[in-house]
Amino acid sequence: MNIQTITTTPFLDQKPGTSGLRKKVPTFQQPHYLENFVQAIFDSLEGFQGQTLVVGGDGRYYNREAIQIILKMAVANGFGQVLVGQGGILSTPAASCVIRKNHAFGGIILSASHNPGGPTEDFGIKYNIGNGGPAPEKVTEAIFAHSKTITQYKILDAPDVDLDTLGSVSLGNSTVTVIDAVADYAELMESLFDFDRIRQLLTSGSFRMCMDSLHAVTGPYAYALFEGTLGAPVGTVQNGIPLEDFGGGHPDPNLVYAHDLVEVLFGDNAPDFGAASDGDGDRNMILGRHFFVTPSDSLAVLAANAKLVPGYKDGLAGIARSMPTSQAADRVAKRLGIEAYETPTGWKFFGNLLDAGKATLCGEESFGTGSNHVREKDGLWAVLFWLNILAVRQESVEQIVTEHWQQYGRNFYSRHDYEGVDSDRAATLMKNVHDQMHTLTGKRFGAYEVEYADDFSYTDPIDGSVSTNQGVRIGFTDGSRIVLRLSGTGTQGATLRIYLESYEPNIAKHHLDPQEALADLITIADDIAGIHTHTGMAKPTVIT
Ligand code: VG1
Ligand code: CO
Repeated sequence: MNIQTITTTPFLDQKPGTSGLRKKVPTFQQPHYLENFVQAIFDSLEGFQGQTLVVGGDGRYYNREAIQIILKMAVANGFGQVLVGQGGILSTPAASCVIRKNHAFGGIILSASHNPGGPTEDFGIKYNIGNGGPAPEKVTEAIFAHSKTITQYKILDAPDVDLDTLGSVSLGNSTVTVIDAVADYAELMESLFDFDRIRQLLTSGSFRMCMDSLHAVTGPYAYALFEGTLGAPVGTVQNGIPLEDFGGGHPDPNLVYAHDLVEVLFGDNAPDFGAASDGDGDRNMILGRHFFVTPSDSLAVLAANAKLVPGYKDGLAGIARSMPTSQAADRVAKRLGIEAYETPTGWKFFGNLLDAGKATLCGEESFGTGSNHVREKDGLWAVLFWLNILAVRQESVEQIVTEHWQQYGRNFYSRHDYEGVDSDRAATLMKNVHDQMHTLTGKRFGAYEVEYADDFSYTDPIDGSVSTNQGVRIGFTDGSRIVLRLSGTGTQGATLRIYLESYEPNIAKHHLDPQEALADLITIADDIAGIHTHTGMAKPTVIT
């Protein structure tokens, strides 16, 4: 085996963010850049000699090249076997599923998720541990520390592996096995949902759905599941061929970037159900005919209806949501008599709760929902969950959600993103908010009185690890909230996120537009944070 030890010098910007290391493709293409980070991952791990590593990505530009490098480095570092998705493809939830099913030591997922792809766009890499979930902070911190002191990396000198042909080949002293990217995941989905009932719904002729994969990774999974196993008509899946640049689009399933689907679902003769997923398949957007389901409401509705779904019929252990996610799910937890957990942003914080059996469903306002079936959020899982509920209840999406509001009250919710803000200006804005934080309690803004203002800190109930500075929360006496934080996934400048939430028990007001219902809070957020002054922007880049 021809292992080369290459001398290198550190790059000082390899700090993993909310979900791995994300940079522009040309940054990753610099000599040694990717290699340094991969070696820093391996240097942070212990006991993987002879073990299995799972590798796959969302198919974006540079995916295949990166995989070849990772395969040769994994072998040179002593992994016994590497499982790689055919064509280098594995959606993030499928990678999680494959890691768990094969008792792998861990996995490397190549994705920048919903960020655009292409030669000058984004690329990303993250490490998942043996439970199938994103590495916890102590691991990502160790990776960053190693990346700052690295002096060499190991790589096998060997020809590239054929990623398109299924089966095992030898690489150095190890084996690389190209696996079907879809099969294990599809089997897991079939074990959770009532496929017979969903098939009846999709083939009844009276129900139409539209799934937009946005030319990203879920295409092959969606074809196999919806048009294959579940018998939906050909054409149900749109933009289902993964492209390296996602067709020039922005594979982010929200009302702005999934506009083609939105036009269909809000147009004449609209289908009954629409869904989209993101670059790496872990996000989802759910639409009914002329109706948008906010991700926070989606989590609450799934939780309230979980007993209708075979995989969850015995009930839920608990529900976890990220701090900025609306409190709608907490109301369901309360009624079910189960625990509600509030974690920092990022799926890695759900891992311990899921492993310990404390939470069954988890969700984030950023179009992420999932459960204990894997350790990542899972876009198609959420779509199937909705289809299962629709098949059982035989009501429309709109009916199901409005009935939910009638029972629980409505949590009006919106997130305002200011993208591409100068980093210094964004830091000044956050500092300014911090400086005022201690003076806000008791202050009145129109009808609203501040009950508390703090910077969210989380102590993991399982391992006691503490995560600080997770976003400023301003809570009002009526339960409304404003949350401010800076994104940890962007690759250019800073993205400021403002999360707004109010609670409305009055059914007569449930039909209001969220921007209207939240208008006062939007003004208060600007009063406190000086958003327009600091960013120099008159309005948000994206409203979800
Ligand atoms: C964003 C979302 C967060 C999500 C993360 C990764 O992070 O807000 O909820 O977990 O993306 O999702 P941030 O730090 O930019 O707010 V994905 O689908 O990009 O892996
Ligand atoms: Co994603």
